Parts: sequence; C-alpha cells; structure tokens
Amino acid sequence: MTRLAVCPGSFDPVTYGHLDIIERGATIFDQLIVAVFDNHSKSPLFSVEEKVSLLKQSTEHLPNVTIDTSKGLLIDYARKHNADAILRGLRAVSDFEYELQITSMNRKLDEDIETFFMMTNNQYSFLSSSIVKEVAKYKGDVSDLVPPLVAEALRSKF
Ligand code: COD
Repeated sequence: MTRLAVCPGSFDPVTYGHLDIIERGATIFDQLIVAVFDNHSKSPLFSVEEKVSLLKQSTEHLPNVTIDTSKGLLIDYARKHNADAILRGLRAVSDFEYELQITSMNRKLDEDIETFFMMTNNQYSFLSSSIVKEVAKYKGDVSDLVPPLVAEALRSKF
C-alpha cells in the first residue's frame, strides 16, 4: 500500500529546518507532496513561483518528493490528493499550541487524515524563515541556515 503525505507550509523561503523534515519524511512515506500555501497574514517576501522554484531545486535529490501550490484549505487539498497524512515539524513548546489548534480543526473537517509531527533536529530548533529573513536583511551570514541558492536569492532581495 502506497503511503502519501502532504507537507504544507509557507516556505518563505525554504530553510535547512524545512529540508530536514522533508528529507526525513521522504524516508517514511512513499510519496511526499510539499505544498506551498498562500499565507497572506505573513506578508511574504518571495512570490509563490519563487518559493516553488527554490523548493524544487533544493529537493531535486529526493525522487519521491514533489512540489505543488494551493490557495484553499489544507484538508481539502489533502483529501483531493488522497493523502494518508499531513506532515508537520515541531520546534519548541511555542509551536505546540498553534499546531494543536490546526490539527484539531483539520480532524474535525476530516477525521480520516492523520497529522504526523516530527521533532526538529536540535541543530535547527531555533530556525525559522522569519529569523533567516531578519539576518539576511541586515547582511548577516545565512550560509548555515539555508542552501546556497536560497542565500543567493535572499541577497538579491535585500
Ligand atoms: N525545524 C523543524 N520544522 C520546521 C522548522 C525547523 N527549524 N522550520 C519550520 N518547520 C516546519 C513547521 O513547523 C511546519 O510544519 C513546516 O515546517 C512549514 O513551516 P512554515 O513556517 O513555512 O509554514 P506555516 O507553519 O506558516 O504553514 C501554515 C499553513 C500554510 C500550513 C497553514 O496556514 C494552512 O494550513 N493554511 C491553509 C488554510 C488552512 O487549511 N488553515 C487551517 C484550517 S484551520
């Protein structure tokens, strides 16, 4: 039986923290769809097309990972693609409250789709797209935080 998971997010831009979850998820699920959702409440730096391009290039070594986009509800997207699971990463206790709320709502909308959480690699527990953008904005070194092509994309934004 083929197991498919959706790994949703804003990915503005993709970081080594995201890639760690994607790479580990790709060893557990047969197919993993990384879905870039429009999340206007976060006023994105990169366009959806740019985010997709950075994700595609950063995951080209993972044959069972595909990159897609969506605008609607995550649970509708997961259902439409016959996903078995939603894969999320957890960094700190502060992530938990938000994740619990979304997971409970998603389960209410469709109780057949499970949400799986993977704990962050300790090395990336402090890492978020927001913090990377903050460092890049003030010309700090982001080479340990994002792949070289993302660091280059950040340089050309600021
Ligand atoms: N270590 C481990 N995991 C990490 C790290 C790290 N350093 N950094 C990020 N992650 C994980 C996050 O926990 C998340 O699981 C994933 O990577 C993506 O992170 P982000 O920050 O790019 O994405 P989010 O959390 O902003 O994405 C939010 C969604 C777009 C998934 C959410 O808003 C959504 O589902 N939108 C669609 C509308 C919907 O269905 N809403 C919910 C109904 S109530």
